[in-house]
Amino acid sequence: MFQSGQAENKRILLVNVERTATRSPNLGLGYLASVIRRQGWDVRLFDAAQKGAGTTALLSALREGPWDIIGFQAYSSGYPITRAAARIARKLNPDTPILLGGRHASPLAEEALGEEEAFTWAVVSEGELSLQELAAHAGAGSIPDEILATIPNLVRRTPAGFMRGPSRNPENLDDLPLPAWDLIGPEHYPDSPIGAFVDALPVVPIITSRGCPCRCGFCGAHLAGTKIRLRSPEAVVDEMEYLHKRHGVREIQILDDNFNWHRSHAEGVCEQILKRDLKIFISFPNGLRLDHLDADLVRLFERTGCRSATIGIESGSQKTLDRMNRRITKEKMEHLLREIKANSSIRLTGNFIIGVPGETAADIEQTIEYAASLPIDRASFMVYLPLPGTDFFNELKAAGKLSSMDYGHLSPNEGVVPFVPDGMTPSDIRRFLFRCYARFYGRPAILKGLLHEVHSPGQLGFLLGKTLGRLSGPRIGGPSLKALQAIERGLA
Ligand code: B12
Repeated sequence: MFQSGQAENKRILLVNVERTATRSPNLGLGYLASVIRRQGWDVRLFDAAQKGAGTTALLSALREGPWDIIGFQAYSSGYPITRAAARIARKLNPDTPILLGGRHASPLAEEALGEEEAFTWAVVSEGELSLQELAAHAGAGSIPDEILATIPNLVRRTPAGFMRGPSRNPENLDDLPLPAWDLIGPEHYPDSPIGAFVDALPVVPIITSRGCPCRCGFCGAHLAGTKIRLRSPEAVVDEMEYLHKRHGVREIQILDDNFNWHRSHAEGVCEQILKRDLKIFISFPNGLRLDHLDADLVRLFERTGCRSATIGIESGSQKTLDRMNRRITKEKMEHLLREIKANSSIRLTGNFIIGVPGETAADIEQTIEYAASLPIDRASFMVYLPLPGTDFFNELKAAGKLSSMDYGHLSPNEGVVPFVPDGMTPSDIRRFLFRCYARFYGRPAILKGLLHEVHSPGQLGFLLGKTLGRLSGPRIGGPSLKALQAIERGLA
């Protein structure tokens, strides 16, 4: 059914259409771009987080066909706008296979294919092997179902219902090419990296491992596999060195789901950086695992150029921690944090979640007081989001508590509380969130510490811009859902 172009000019358009308050290089699309380029394809990227990537740019990219494949990436929060963009893509490119991939498709591929005809196929988990195989078969007319059935992680419609290809992710991550940094380098993005504080700009994210063996109730990291696959420290630091030399990068944000689960991996990366005398900062805005951290490892991070680290603490209620399957006590966390603080000057940010299923007002009160009692310098409090694929989501769904779910609300920027525990209201949760911040930051020592982190007027400007950006949320850059819906109606 789907005709593709000639072998020498096969073309793919990769699209992320969701605007986020933080605008940072898109590693997922970067990896997919480099893998498919290796097959000789031309790649065009539209990432709504990039400078100038608005509605007009999206439309012109979609009109620049014929495309041999169009691939959409979506987080759950971006799923509604991605559907709208896919419908436009379908109208402008009636014969092109359109793929849905990314973190929303991983748990909900069949649901998406069932409700949105614009998507030809969906890809669950990681997409490199799927695209590699699709690229090898695209181009000679429609791909027969016997071939589609062999494509890793591909979900397709068949007369017998939805079928999935074999589950397979890249085993040896060093075999993957580096992400296409020419398409996703820092020069394409405004200065709006992940986390409130960075030590130096430009800053970019990298991933040194994939998968996570833990199964915290609120998190879907296990969807990338429960066995951690590691890149070699040499390959990781080769990438850092390349980014430093070629793109002038001065800080690297390591975004692994569980960077320090294997201590030898974390040590190996640091030792390589030290051995090469690479003058960069490293940071961990996605959170380190506290039960695998100690003063020695933190001191090594510090010697390697780490000035701050984020720790997943999550709650001050032991009941909630147990329900989340965190496998650690409050006392143990406090002890570890004190030991780290006493032995290093790394600034610590604690991540907390409130409004988790089963929580009462008393549990959230405990989180507020616990956060303020810990030796941490900053705290980030998030309202619990029922993310598809997580154990909590599955429990809530089975209990009939998520019947009218709008996936677009699964973002902190929407100002919506998508789930409230029994006995509470969205206003209660908002009030608690305000109190979390007021209690934590309303202390002179914490405020003084924050001021110390501002080294220059430039940094102050950056921080103010970032805060304003956060407050204005998804209104910066990128297409809007309303604009896309209006365009779709116009094309009808
Ligand atoms: C960086 C990051 C961000 C950045 C986004 C930068 C970007 N555009 O890439 C920012 C800070 C904006 C962000 C924000 C949020 N994030 Co975030 N984020 C991450 C993080 C830490 C790393 C992403 C990454 O680079 N991964 C590495 C790459 C290689 O993987 P990938 O992007 O998933 O891509 C692979 C596959 O998904 C697939 N794929 C992806 N796209 C496509 C497209 C096609 C066509 C195909 C075939 C395949 C495919 O193939 C890729 C290569 O293997 C992940 C956790 C993680 N380790 O992945 C969470 C994660 C993606 N975020 C998550 C969440 C929940 C959020 C927030 C809601 C957090 C919050 N509470 O504030 C917001 C939502 C966005 C918003 N509306 O503001 C969840 C998503 C769950 C879900 N169902 O949507 C994750 C998985 C964290 C978690 N463990 O739960 N995030």
